[in-house]
Amino acid sequence: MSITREYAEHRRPEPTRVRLLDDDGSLRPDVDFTISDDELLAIYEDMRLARRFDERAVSLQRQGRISTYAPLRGHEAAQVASAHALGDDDWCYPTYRDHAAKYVRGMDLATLLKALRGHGDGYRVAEGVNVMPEYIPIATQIPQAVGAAWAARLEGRDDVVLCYLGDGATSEGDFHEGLNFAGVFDTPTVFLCTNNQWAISVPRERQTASETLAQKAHAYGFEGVQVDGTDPLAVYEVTRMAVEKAREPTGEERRPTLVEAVTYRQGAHSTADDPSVYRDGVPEEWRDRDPLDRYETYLREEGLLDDDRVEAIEARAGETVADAVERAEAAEDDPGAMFEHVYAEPTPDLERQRAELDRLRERYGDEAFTEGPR
Ligand SMILES: Cc1ncc(C[n+]2csc(CCOP(=O)(O)OP(=O)(O)O)c2C)c(N)n1
Repeated sequence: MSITREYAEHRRPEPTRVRLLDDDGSLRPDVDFTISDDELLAIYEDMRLARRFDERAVSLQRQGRISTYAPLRGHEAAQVASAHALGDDDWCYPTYRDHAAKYVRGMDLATLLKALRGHGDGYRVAEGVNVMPEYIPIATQIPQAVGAAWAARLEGRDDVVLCYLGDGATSEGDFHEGLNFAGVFDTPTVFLCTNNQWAISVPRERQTASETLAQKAHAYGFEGVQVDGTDPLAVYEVTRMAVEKAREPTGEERRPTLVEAVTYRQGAHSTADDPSVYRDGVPEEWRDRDPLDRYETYLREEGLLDDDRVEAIEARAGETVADAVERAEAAEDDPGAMFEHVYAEPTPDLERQRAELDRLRERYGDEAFTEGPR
């Protein structure tokens, strides 16, 4: 065989993107899946709730009632369906955008909002809820998720860790270190990379020259699967299979997986961002690819949804969000708590700032600190 031919054969095959639903919401020919009707509806209901929560959160931020918020529009299928594919004892390591995944895994929406209102307990791991506080420094969750998964096996437990990350995180050293370790030690970790095409203002093509993000897993010795991140059926099935592979009881076949869920960040990076500075709206090809609309069309065609059911689900989502906002705003917190839990011994600077806060509290009362502008 000539060297030229050998070289040519060395090239990778074309990457594929797993999809179960077509763009028009119909099931693609010859696909089968394992999801029960109840689960299909639960996923829809959680996606609806995610959309409602997201809209409300942006509005609350605009009114000064929560701090900077990272919208999730366009991410509903990737977050909700992947979180649904986990078992009860599995863990989730979310980023600052994965609000819906956290909710599906049992986190109270009011607690989520409390974190955005500066309450310390919004960042606590709640009893019985296997969700870590959100990670804001990019990719730092990855080595921690790998370590936690490894620890679970060393302790003889069989829980799996689902680690969320964005496309931007794949350029960080923590990504390499975490995935390399996972591949060498076969830690029970599933990496769910939501490729929303942007890392603030950096587009996907400036992030990496790799054809897909999924293929980066091959270099670490395990599978990378690209999936349509606006198709909840595909996300669910791919994540479920990855979780099964990670949980494999004998340990002999156990492997981590990198799942790349391809979608588009429909909104701003955060409420502090103005995307019109670096992009001209949402491109045509993505504008019509709303994960909710498409999934709803499918469920209606299957006879699982009709107008009455959609209306009831909408109403429930509205009530759940309203109740969470009310409870989050009624919660009391000590503004002085912000000085705790950072240093064992407070620094002179912190002492000075705490004294200043005490002085202001004395003068204006605590309402001045706990009430945002209306
Ligand atoms: C270590 C680190 N560097 C820089 C930042 C600033 N930063 C905040 S969000 C972000 C973009 C991350 O993009 P991506 O991982 O694709 O996630 P997305 O926000 O799109 O969900 C950056 C660079 C940070 N938070 N942490």
